[in-house]
This record gives sequence, structure tokens and C-alpha cells, in this order.
Amino acid sequence: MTTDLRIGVVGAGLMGADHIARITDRISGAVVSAVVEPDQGRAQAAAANAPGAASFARIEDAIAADAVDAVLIAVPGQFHEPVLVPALGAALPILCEKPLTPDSASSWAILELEQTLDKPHIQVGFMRRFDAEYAALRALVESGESGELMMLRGVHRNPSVPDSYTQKMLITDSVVHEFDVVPWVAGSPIKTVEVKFPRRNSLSPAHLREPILVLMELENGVLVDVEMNVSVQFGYQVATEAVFERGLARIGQPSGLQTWRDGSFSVSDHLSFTTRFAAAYDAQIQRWVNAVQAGDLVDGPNAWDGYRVALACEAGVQALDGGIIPVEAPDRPAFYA
Ligand code: ISE
Repeated sequence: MTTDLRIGVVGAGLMGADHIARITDRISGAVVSAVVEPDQGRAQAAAANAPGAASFARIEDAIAADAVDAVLIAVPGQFHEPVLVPALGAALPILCEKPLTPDSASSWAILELEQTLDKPHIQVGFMRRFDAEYAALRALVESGESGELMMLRGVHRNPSVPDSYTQKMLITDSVVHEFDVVPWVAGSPIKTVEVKFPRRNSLSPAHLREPILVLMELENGVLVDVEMNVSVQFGYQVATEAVFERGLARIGQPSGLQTWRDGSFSVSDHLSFTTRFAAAYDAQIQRWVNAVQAGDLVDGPNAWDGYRVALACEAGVQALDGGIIPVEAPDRPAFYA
């Protein structure tokens, strides 16, 4: 029998607290052994879901105390690098919430540091790859059963966002997911990114100009459009229609109990990504734990994928000011083959 993997969760905000509860309640082969969170209130609230976990203010302290076998990073992206560096220094397996880091230069520096180890240690938390419907769509593309893929037409809608959400975050916090999952589904990297602005939603926060329409051309000629909308008010939706030579496919449609009453028909929809992707988060973490236990360390998007997404985000942010912006990447280091 293998012993439980001792995970140190860094950050006990929305995602960190969600992951702590998930590991304790639903993931096998792992325990939360440490919560790294300087905010005492958050740390205590999270500790209630992590019986026996030690509390630390800094990842360095958890490592020095030999309290963790692996690290799950769930602090905001601008704080990833100061956690990644000591965790890599201790050769610990890492699951890092998206983005890897906020820009391609710092992501590249992380890649260089990781390459001093024997093999990749970082998995990036692009959970959509673990959503059953996204995986089925990718399999359909690969099978060729419906002919070649020609277009992907997506929507990414949030009911609202906090005041701290900036214009740039439409790309770096939200479209960042499409920048990972679209090439994965379509089997081709992003060649260019463009952003179009429809009429502004008067219900958007005053500092945001949105929704936006993000257009991508992939190297294989597939065209992609994504409505990125963070003020839809009614709920949370991530859905895609794929247009093939001989048919269509749809994922992300509302499903579950359908009711008819008083002359109306309804199906409930999600309000947040935490429920929309709950099963995907579970699968992501279980597969990561299994990979670490097996000595493989990564089973999903790696740091190279995170770097490519950082390049696409830079193009996307530039595209907010107009133009069709190319995404250019160096050759993939053999380490990530
Ligand atoms: C949030 O940070 C996420 O990662 C969600 O998946 C995304 O839908 C949302 O727009 C982001 O703000």
C-alpha cells in the first residue's frame, strides 16, 4: 500500500479552499498536510477542511519543516514565481493553477530552472482538459469521423466579476483557458489573435469595455471565435460548437433535470466555474496525484504548455489595442518532448 501524498496547498482563497476541501473529501492517495497562507482568517477557515494540516506563512517554512511531498499553488498568478522557485529548488512535484506566471519572460525562466531537474515537475492547472466533454470533442477531432475540423465557435460567460478584475484580465485571467484548450482540442498551435468589440454592455463595471470577441487562426487553418463576456448576469457558461466537414458537435450545453411548469420549461445552469468544472477539477487533481505516486510527476499540461499560453496572452493583450497579432514560439526544448 502506498502512503498518502502529503500536499502543501499554497493559498487558501476561492480556489485554494475549494482544492483543500476536494483533496480531503474526494481525492484518494493524498492528504493536505500543510496550508501555506499568511492571512490568518483564511488559513483557519481552510484548516477546518484539512484535519491535521500544519499552517505556514511561507512555502520555504513548509519545505524546511519537511511537511510536504508535493505543492499545489493556488495564489494569484503574480505570486506563482516566488513559490515555484523554492518548490523546484526542493525538487517537489507541483500543480500550479493557471497562469504559470504572468508573462512569457518569467515563464521561460521557470522552464530553465525546471530543466536543471531530471524531468518535468510542473503541471499547470488548465482544468478544461479534464472535462469529459472537452476530451470527447478532442477524440472526435482526432478520429476524423466527422471529417476535418474547420471552425470552433465558443462562448465564455461569467455572471459578473469583482472590481479588481481589469481589462487585461479578460485575456490573462479568462481567455487564458481558451489559449490552452483550443490548440489541445484542434491539434494545432495558435498562429494569430485578434480582438473585436461589439456594443458595450451598460451593466459591465465602468472600467471594462466588454464583451469582446476573440478571433484566433490556428496553424492548421482552423478559425476560432470566442465571445468573452463577464457581465451576463444570469449565470456561468462555457460552451463550444465545432464545425466539421460532415457535421457539428456541441459541448457545454445545460444538462440535468428538465422541468415543465406553469407554461414554461427549465433546466438549471451554473453560476460559477467551481460547479461547472467541479468534476474536471476532481479528475485533474486525482490524475496528478496518481502520476506523482507513480513517479511520472505530470499527467496533463506542463510548463511548456504554460509558456505557450503566456505567449498567446501577450498577443491577446496587444490585440485589445487593435490589429491581428502573431503568436511566435521558439522550438520546444527536448526536455518537454
Ligand atoms: C477565473 O479566474 C477562471 O479561471 C474561470 O475559469 C474563468 O471562467 C473566469 O473568467 C476567470 O475569472
